[in-house]
Amino acid sequence: MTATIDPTTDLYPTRLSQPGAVIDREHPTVWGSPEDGPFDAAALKAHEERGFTILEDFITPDEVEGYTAELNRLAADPAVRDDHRTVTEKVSGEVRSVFEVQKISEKLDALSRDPRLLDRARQLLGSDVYLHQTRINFMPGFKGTGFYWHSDFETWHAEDGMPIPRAVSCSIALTRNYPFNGGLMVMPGSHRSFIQCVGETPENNHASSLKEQKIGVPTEDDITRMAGQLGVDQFTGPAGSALWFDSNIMHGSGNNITPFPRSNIFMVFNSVENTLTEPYGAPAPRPEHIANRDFTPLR
Ligand code: 6CS
Ligand code: FE
Repeated sequence: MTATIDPTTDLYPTRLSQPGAVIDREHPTVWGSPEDGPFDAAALKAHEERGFTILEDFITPDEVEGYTAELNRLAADPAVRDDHRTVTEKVSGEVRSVFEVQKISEKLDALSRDPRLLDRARQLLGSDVYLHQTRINFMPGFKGTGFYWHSDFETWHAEDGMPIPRAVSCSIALTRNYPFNGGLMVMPGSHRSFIQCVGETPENNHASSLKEQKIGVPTEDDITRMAGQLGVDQFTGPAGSALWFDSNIMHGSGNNITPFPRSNIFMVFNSVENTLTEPYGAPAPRPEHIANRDFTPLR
């Protein structure tokens, strides 16, 4: 495996005009070794096979309280509500996500460099890493809406020009994830296949896709087949749990009609050997608060 990627070669074509195919992923999920960081050999093997890892007690209850206070402070700040990096719910108008939080909150900037995150991200990706995307997500009780099935890498490749799936996401739960309050569902092992999606990317797709993704989603046949072969798992657990998941895993979430809200901190690490180029399947790159182009390694 060479570290150099020729960005002119599109190894994962998508947003096609005609029905596509399933591409076997040729790139590894885990690029590092047990001696490179906190995950032991068994944990790395499981991550390579399933495409995700759940770590309970990733942060302490005191830290959960501190970050929750920070999220509430941000959500209540009129400047944040009006900020172009804030996405609101399509129907209720409530704050749904705030992007590029490391630039808005010193506390979250520090978290992105915390060895608990950084050492794991570097180990999984086998190199220095930088932040591709960060956000805090709020899913209110009763009215929270989910996301249809998708692979993040499909979007990051097509719309952001990420060459290969050498990125990993860390989602830290600040509330308990029950099986019934809109928690993330994943198909274990789905990260090994790249599902080509049909439909050209419209201009300014991100203006709507972050509320409801309609482009870059697999067909119902694809989902039926994958779910039949692989099954569906869910990220459940107490506040303070972390989910590490591969950029190409098939995932989605349902609406939250329970009274129990859900919020999390979401950080995407990309390898410095996989920096963004021109989009592979979109008319123009997305804004940098969604797809960061400052590739300075985190220290
Ligand atoms: O657009 C993004 O970067 C993320 N959001 C959505 C709705 N899909 C792809 C990815 O998870
Ligand atoms: Fe996603």
